[in-house]
Amino acid sequence: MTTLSASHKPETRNPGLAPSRWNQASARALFELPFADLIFRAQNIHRLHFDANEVQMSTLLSIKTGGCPEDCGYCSQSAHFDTGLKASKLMALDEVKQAAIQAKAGGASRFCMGAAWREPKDRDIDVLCDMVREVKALGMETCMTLGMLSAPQAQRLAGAGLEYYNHNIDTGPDYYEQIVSTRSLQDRLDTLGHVRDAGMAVCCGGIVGMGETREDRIGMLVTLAGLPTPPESVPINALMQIKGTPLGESAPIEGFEFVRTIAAARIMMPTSVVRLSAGRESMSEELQALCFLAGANSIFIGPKLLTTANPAKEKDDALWSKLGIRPMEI
Ligand code: SAM
Ligand code: DTB
Ligand code: SF4
Repeated sequence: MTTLSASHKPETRNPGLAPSRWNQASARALFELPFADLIFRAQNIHRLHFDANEVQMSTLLSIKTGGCPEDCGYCSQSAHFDTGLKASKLMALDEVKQAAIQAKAGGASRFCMGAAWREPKDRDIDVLCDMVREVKALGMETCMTLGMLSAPQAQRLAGAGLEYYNHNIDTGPDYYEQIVSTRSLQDRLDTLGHVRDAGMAVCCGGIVGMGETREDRIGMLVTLAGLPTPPESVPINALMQIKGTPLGESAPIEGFEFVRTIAAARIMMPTSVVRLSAGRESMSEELQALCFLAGANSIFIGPKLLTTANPAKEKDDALWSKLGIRPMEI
């Protein structure tokens, strides 16, 4: 059984929630509802807590690409697999600032900086803090995803004003070891505890379409909803199949099952923002609309995720206009 460290103090941005009542059986019952009943429940809960036509929009930047020592079986950036990706060093501060200016002009309210590290080195933290300060000075929210963090590293980043930290559990506990061997689920939960203790908001979710069963998807959501404080932001990624990785030939997840996963996340974590994350590039407009109906209210915008493609601005803007979707203000 994986647990958060005893020192973990729930933080207050998603406060006052009773211990999760969700377990494998109660969450499975959601997945087994007739589709219309599931969506109706998700919509009702969504509208209690959010404006149903508002979507939070973030843009990603890979500030350090490739050459990662971890062996996450889905990832283009792992040094364990030959994916043809060119590795690069940590980006310079000004390059990051220019990318953030562009992201803001493109309509993003949050800028998420990702690094292909097992964990940052202590000597990198000062420049990472400078990046946070530069992006905040533009009036954007900041998010980073840098791998595992020690408690002092989390505190230094929070001290610079970092608002969100993304660190995913990726899949359910029973399937986890099929996907990653170089760090454990408990390692990830420890990092999430350090992020909370430092007062940052948690962005934590996972990936579907990695050959997992529905039970594994349920296990992932039960784990997320059962954290002492559920994540403020829950990214649900559809696997981007990367040639050269062990999961490069995985069959895509069936559309309705993806929508059911989003709806269950919405119902199980009612006050969290649920992000329709990787995978929009290959989804139809209608499938994306079903995801928004199921309670997704956050996305990545901009032509690129970290190393893979995301829909072009013109295509996205046309969809927002057809659906009457507005960006969520910060
Ligand atoms: N290295 C850091 C880490 O693993 O925490 C940060 C970057 S990592 C790329 C961020 C997250 O992106 C992963 O935890 C995973 O959930 C998601 N991700 C990575 N590759 C993906 C892929 N091919 N398809 C879908 N999601 C992916
Ligand atoms: C998350 O859950 N999804 C984003 C963000 N957090 C860092 C990353 C998606 C990466 C998709 C594959 C790629 O572009 O390399
Ligand atoms: Fe490294 Fe993160 Fe990719 Fe895993 S997901 S291989 S930790 S960059």
